[in-house]
Parts: sequence; C-alpha cells; structure tokens
Amino acid sequence: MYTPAITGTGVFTPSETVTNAELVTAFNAYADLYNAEHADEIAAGMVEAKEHSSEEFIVKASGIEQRYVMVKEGILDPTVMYPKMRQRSDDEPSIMAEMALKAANIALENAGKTAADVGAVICAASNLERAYPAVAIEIQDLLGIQGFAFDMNVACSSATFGIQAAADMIRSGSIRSALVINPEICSAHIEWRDRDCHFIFGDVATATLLEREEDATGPYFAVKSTRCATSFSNNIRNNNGFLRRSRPDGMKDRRDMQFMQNGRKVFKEVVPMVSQHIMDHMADEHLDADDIKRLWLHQANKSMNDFIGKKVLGRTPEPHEQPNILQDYANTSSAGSIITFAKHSADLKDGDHGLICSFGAGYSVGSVLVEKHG
Ligand code: CO8
Repeated sequence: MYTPAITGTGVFTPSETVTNAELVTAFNAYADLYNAEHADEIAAGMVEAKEHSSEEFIVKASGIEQRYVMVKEGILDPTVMYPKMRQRSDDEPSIMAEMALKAANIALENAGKTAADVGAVICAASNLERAYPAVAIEIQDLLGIQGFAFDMNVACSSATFGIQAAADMIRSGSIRSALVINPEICSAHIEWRDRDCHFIFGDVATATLLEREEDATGPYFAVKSTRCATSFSNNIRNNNGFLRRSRPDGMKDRRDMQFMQNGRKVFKEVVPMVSQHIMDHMADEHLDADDIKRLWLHQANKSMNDFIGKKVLGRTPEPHEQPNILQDYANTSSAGSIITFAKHSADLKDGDHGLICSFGAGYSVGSVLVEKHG
C-alpha cells in the first residue's frame, strides 16, 4: 500500500466579475419588465408579481459580495438573463476542457511536474456540458496524458469524492498519480430570474494533483484518510437531462430545468449532517478539535460555515482556522473547498493536520484529512 499525497493545486479564475450591485440592478429591471408585461394577470391574481432583490439581503443571507463568470454577456440583460455563449465546433476544445486545462497546468507547475507524470484524469463537477465523450478524456488528450480518464458528478461534493477515488487508486497501486479537476460553470445552470437564488453561484475551475508520497518533490499534504456519505434529498434539484425532449412540455422554458432549492431546509438539514460527519471522521482518526489546524469547507454560505466550524471545534474558529473565499467567488459548487485549500494552506507547518470538506446536493458530504509535510 502506498500513501497518496496532494502535491499541487491550481485555480483558474475567469476574468469577468458580476458584483452584487450589478446583479441586483439587472434583476430589478427584469422584475419591472416582467410585472409590466403581466400587469393584467397580476391584477387578476392569476400571476404573482416579482419582488425586487437587494444587496443588503444577499450579503446578510450568504456573505457573497461578487462572483466570477465565464461569459458575462446576457446575464445582466433583463431581456436575456443567462450567459450567451458562442457555439464551438466539435474540433475545438470545449469550454469546460479549456478552463480545466488552465487549472491543471497551474497544479502541475505548482507540484513541479509535467503531464508525463500523470496517470489518470478525473473530471469531477456538478454538471457536464455534454453526455459523451467524457470531458475528462478531452482534457487528458489536450494535456497529452497517458492512462485513462473519466467524468463523475456528485454535485458540490464532486471534488472530495474525486479525491477519494484517486487516493484509493494510488493507495492500492493501480495508478501512480491523478489529476482531479473541477470545472464549474454554475452561471449556466442557475436561474438568474429567481431572486431566491440568482446571487448564489459563480464560475471557476480547480485542479488537484495526487501522487504517491514518495514522488513529491516539494512540500505536500499526505492524504491520511477520506470519508464520503450520501443521503437522498429533493431539496436541491435540477431536472434537466437527456429525457427532456421525450416528455410533454419538456422543451418549454421551465423553472425546474435550472437549479432549484429549498434553501432554509438545506441549511437546517445539512449543517448537522456535515458537523457529525467531520466529527466522526476525526474520532476515527483519534484526533481532537485541537489537533485540527485548519478547516477548508465548502463555500455555500458564510453562516453555514460558521455553524459547522463552531460545532466541530467546540468554539468560534479564528478566521485563519476556517477561511472563506465565498465573498469573492460565491458558491462555485465542487470547487469551493479546493479554492480555499489552494489559497490558504501554504503556511501550515510540518506535521499540521487539516480537513477539506464539501457538501451539497444529493445530499452528499465528503471529507479529506491531510497532514502537511515539508
Ligand atoms: N433579495 C431580497 N429578499 C430576498 C431575496 C433577495 N435576493 N431572496 C429571498 N428574499 C426574501 C425571501 O423571499 C424571504 O421573504 P419572506 O420572509 O417574506 O418569505 C426572505 O427574503 C428570507 O428568505 P430565505 O428564508 O430564503 O432566506 P435565508 O436566510 O434562508 O437565506 C439562502 C437563503 C442564502 C439560500 C440560505 O438558505 C442558504 O444558503 N441555504 C443553504 C444553501 C446551500 O448550501 N445550498 C447548497 C446548494 S449548492 C449545491 O449543492 C450544488 C448544486 C449543484 C450546483 C448548481 C450550480 C448552479
């Protein structure tokens, strides 16, 4: 058995941002337009008027101040309200592969490695832009990696589930190294016309290089153990899929073809589930709260993270013990905990333990316990 280690991480951040102020101005213009167009039905009580969104609500409810997006055009146009992407030919890199490639190259450089050192690619994300061929195989081809590649989707927990899959394969010896890549274009599957969720998500790509511990050429994080758990819930759901065309009303502009959630219920049910999951994982490893130097949590909601951190550590965490990046990136689904890890892990000392944890739709929760070396 070999010890798997995280030897490099990479974050590709899109160049375009949408601030809360821009978002709210666009949404309110859309709501006014909608209400004017449906004035008669609203007056007759047949249609509900759309209420305005507010910057104060967004910051207070979520902690989010802005988000990055791959394509800004269309998102802020009250007559469009989705990102307008150009059609790519089948002969050019797909958009997910393109952003994945950028994150992967940063991770390789960070680890001092090249594509020749990689044995597998896992593209783990909450939505794949097509059914097949796998985006992971396209990324593998673009990077010139031997071996194999596959896609997987466990929504917001995709990265940690992908890390577990890669770590287990390295541990058993079936591969020597793997890139786990999380290209997330959440801007294309949220509903920008719904004030309950229009502020929640952003786009990004993250990559994590896992290798045998003995192959590390610089400081690294040994993967001590991983834990994954799932429990079915309809509280976060998106009904879009390949059966859409085959069903009555399938191709209509339907609300359930984008991200939907019962946010309050998610908050109430997921916080205890995740806290217990982390505490059980730590107990299995005979680690106390004082033994954990850092929690790199999924970035969905600041209050959620505050609750989880307090429960797990038994006290209010210091900001450096449980850093957040959601104020700048919003919820980037599976990539959130990895951005936090990539940006806030270099200062840990040899022998320090930390825990990466993601959670979300499914429900799903995944945790990765790491120990710094070097
Ligand atoms: N502006 C002003 N008022 C608003 C707005 C707005 N934008 N939105 C809602 N309100 C109103 C509501 O209508 C409500 O009014 P009323 O009291 O009259 O009914 C009031 O404000 C309070 O609303 P909420 O109860 O909804 O507010 P909360 O304090 O609960 O905050 C949150 C809402 C932020 C959604 C919060 O519940 C939350 O963060 N919950 C957890 C969410 C979460 O973690 N979800 C995980 C999803 S991510 C995931 O798993 C990945 C899925 C796949 C990726 C998808 C990519 C697109």
